[in-house]
Amino acid sequence: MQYIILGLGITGYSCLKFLKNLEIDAKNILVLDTRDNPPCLANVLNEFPEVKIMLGDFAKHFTDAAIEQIAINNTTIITSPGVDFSQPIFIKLANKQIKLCSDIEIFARHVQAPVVAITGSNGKSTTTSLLGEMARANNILVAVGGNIGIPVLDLLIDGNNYDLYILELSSFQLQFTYSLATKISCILNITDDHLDIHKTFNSYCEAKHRIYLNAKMAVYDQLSHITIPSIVERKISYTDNNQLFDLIPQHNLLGKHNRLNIQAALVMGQALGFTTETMLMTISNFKCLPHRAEKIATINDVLWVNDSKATNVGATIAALDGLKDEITGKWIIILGGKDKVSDFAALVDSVKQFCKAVVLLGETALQIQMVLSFLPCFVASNMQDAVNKAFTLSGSGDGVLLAPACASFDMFDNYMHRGDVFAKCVNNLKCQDN
Ligand code: UMA
Ligand code: ADP
Repeated sequence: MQYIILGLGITGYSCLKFLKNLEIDAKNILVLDTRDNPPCLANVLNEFPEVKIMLGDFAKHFTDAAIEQIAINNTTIITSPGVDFSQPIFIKLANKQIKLCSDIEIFARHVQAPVVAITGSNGKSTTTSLLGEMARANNILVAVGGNIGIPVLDLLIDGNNYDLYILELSSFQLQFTYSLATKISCILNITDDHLDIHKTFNSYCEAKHRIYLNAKMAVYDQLSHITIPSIVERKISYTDNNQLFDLIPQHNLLGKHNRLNIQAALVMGQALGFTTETMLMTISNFKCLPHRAEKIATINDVLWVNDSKATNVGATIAALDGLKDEITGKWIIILGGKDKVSDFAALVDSVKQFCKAVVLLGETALQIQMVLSFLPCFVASNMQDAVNKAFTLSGSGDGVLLAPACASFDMFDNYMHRGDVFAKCVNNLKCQDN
C-alpha cells in the first residue's frame, strides 16, 4: 500500500510516525506541504531522513500522470486539517474518485477501545477537557486528543492501553472521516465558522454531522435544531437534562455558554456510567482553560480579559453575554484578525448592549469597523498599540476584552500566541503604571 501525507504540521508528523510504527517502508510514503518550511520539517528530516518530502504548491506535484498512478495504486491520501481542500486540484482528484482521508479516519480503522467524539463551533475544548477530567476522577485510563492539540494517532502509539478515547473534532477533520464508530457523538452547537474553506454554511453543517455516522448514541442540544441527529436511534438532548446541574455546589466557569458545556459533559458522563459524586466534584474543581474568558489583570479598577480563543462571531457574542456581570461599566472590545468570511453584522446587538468602544486589529479591521461604526472605533497597528488604545479609552469599572471573532494567523502563530502577546502587552502597562 502507498501513502501520501498532505501537510507537515503536527498532524502530518503524527501520521508519519504512525505509518512508520506499522513498519510501512519509507519508499511507499510521500509527504507534501505547500509551505517552504513547515513546522515539523526538522523533526522528520532528523527522525526519518529516508522519507521523501516535496514542498510547494500541490498542483505542481499532482500532475495528470501522478493522479493516474494514485488511482491505479489505490494510494491512500491522508490530509491534514489545515489543508485547503477547496483548491481546484482536490476537485480534480475527486473527479477521479480519489478520496482523501483524515488522520481521524486512519485512527478509526485501528482503534480498539470506545470513543467519545465532540464537535461544535464553540465549547469543544472546554467540554472535552471537562469530560476527560470526569473520566480520570472515575479511575478510567482515558486519552484526550484531536483538535484540542494532540493528534489522535499519537494516542495510538504512545504505549498506553487506554480504556476510553475522548476526541475533540473539527469540521476539517470530520469532512474526510468515514468509518468512525463512536460510543457517543456530540454536536454542541453550529454557528458560522470556516466559511472561507467550506464555502457554504450547509456544507460546514454537513461536515459537522458526519460525527453522527455510525454513532451508538448522539448527544445534542434540543434548543438548537441544527444539532439534532437525523440518523442515530439513541439520542439525548443535554438541554433537556438539567437536574444534575442544579446539584453542583459551585463552579468557576462564567456564562450561559459554559452552563451548556457543563450540561453536555454531565449527560455524556452519565451515559458512560460515571458516578454523580465524582462528576459534581470534577465540575467544582475545574478551572477555565487558558485563553478562554481568562481574567488576566485589574489595573486602575479596569478588568482585562483574554478570550483569544473566541475565533468566531458566535464565541465573541457568548463571551460578551457570559461576562456581563463581571464589570459595572462597559467593555472596550478588541476585535479582528484573519478573515474566514464571517458575518460581523451578527455582533451588532451584543456590542451595542455591552461595549463603549472598539479597537480593531488585523486583516478584518476595516470590515468590522463598517458594521460597528455606531461606536468609537480605533484601528491599531499591533497588539501593544491595541492595548494602549484600550487603556486610554477605559475608565473605572470598565473592562477590556480580547475576543477577536477571527482566527489569529494573519499576525500570530495561533490563538495561544495571540493571547500570550496580549497578556505581555497588558503586563507592560502594569509596569508603566507602577
Ligand atoms: N498549511 C499550509 N500548507 C499545507 C498544510 C497546512 O499552508 O500544506 C497551513 C494551513 O493553512 C494551516 C496551518 O498550516 O493554517 C496548519 O495546518 P496543519 O494541518 O499543518 O495543522 P496541524 O499543525 O496539523 O494542527 C491541526 C489543527 N490545525 C488546524 O486545523 C488549522 C489543530 O487545530 C489541531 O490541534 C491539530 O491538527 C491536532 O489535531 C488548531 C485549530 O486552529 C487548534 N483548529 C481549528 C479551530 O479550532 O478553529 C479548526
Ligand atoms: P472550541 O474548542 O470549540 O473553540 P472552547 O471551549 O475552547 O471552544 O471555547 C472557545 C470560546 O468559545 C470561549 O472562549 C467562549 O468565548 C466561546 N464558547 C465556549 N463555549 C461556548 C458555547 N457552548 N457556545 C458558544 N460559545 C462558547
